[in-house]
Amino acid sequence: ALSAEDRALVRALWKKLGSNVGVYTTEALERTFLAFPATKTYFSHLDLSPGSSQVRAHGQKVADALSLAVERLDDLPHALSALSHLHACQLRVDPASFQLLGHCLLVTLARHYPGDFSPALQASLDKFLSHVISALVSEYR
Ligand code: ZNH
Repeated sequence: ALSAEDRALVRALWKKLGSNVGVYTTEALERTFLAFPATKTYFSHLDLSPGSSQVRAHGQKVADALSLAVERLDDLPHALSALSHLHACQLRVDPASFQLLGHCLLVTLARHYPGDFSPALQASLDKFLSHVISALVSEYR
């Protein structure tokens, strides 16, 4: 589970991100598509070219789900159960892809907040993302 310190670090970073969570989540998606092109196969119906407004809109949705997760750290599986169902049953996203997006989100945040990105913050964010991912894959069987 996330310790009190993990929670405090994640909440403080999220506060700092403010209205930019969507911007960084979009950058993380663009990095995921470039570094791990197989992830693009799920989005063949969207325009994935750099700067695409469709990628930005999707980035904002993913960002909102992450912000909800930050607000509901005590209740992640419940908070994300509908999304888990969607990814498992309808979208059928390979559970391994979640790790790739999580990795790219860490890289993105490290790039934009180098001064904040202590090893302790990295560890806490990594734990947070692992919890989000396990909640998201909880409906897979
Ligand atoms: Zn996902 C969608 C979240 C990951 C794929 N997503 C989505 C949405 C959300 C999300 C919120 C929207 C929904 C509605 O609309 O209702 N995701 C998310 C998160 C995560 C994710 C939070 C992590 C962290 N996804 C993912 C991955 C993939 C995906 C990894 C692959 C690769 N999604 C997806 C798709 C979709 C989604 C395909 C649909 C899109 C459209 O628009 O169509």
